[in-house]
Amino acid sequence: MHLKQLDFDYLPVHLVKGGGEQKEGAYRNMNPSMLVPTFVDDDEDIVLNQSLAIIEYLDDRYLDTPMLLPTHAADKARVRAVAQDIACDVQPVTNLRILQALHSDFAASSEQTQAWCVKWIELGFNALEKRLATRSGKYCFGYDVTLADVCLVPQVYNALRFQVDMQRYPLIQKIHDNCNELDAFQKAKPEAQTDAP
Ligand SMILES: N[C@@H](CCC(=O)N[C@@H](CS)C(=O)NCC(=O)O)C(=O)O
Repeated sequence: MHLKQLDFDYLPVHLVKGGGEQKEGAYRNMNPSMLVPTFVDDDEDIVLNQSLAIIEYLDDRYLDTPMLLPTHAADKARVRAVAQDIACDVQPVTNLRILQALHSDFAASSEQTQAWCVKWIELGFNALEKRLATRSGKYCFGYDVTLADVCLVPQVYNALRFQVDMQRYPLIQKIHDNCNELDAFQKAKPEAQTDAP
């Protein structure tokens, strides 16, 4: 939203307190998947889940704002592929509810769940580091921020949480650092949110 320079209201949903507000009545009615985010555009009477769908909607709807997907078909597909490498193949298996299920259903210890996260993040990052070698510049694709960068930054945040050795991924680390020089990424950091503990 910050990259798109759009005004918005942020309504926090606490993922842990009381078992997780995402699983409670009002939020759950709006998003039965019980995951954040949920995006509401009152002007268009639209309630959307899935980050990638939301971001593509913003690009399609607000054409006079900075675009996060290129227009050229091949470039657009390449950006989507990297975004999906992260958002479809890495983030879901390290999500909170997966870690909670490993613990509650399979008696995994916190060391085991951490090892699980490191395993899948490293598998994803090993491939991503190679992929980025061909077309990256300051950002994942050249010198414009794209949807790929928007996915990469929170995944690195998560990798650091689980103590992945980022020295193994110099390109990912460099792009992450370049993104974080931008005001929009600073404003989007978890610790910058109004409800950060
Ligand atoms: N594919 C969804 C994933 C959403 C998702 O996993 N959200 C996490 C936070 S990053 C969540 O709500 N976790 C709560 C839980 O696991 O209970 C998207 O891209 O929007």
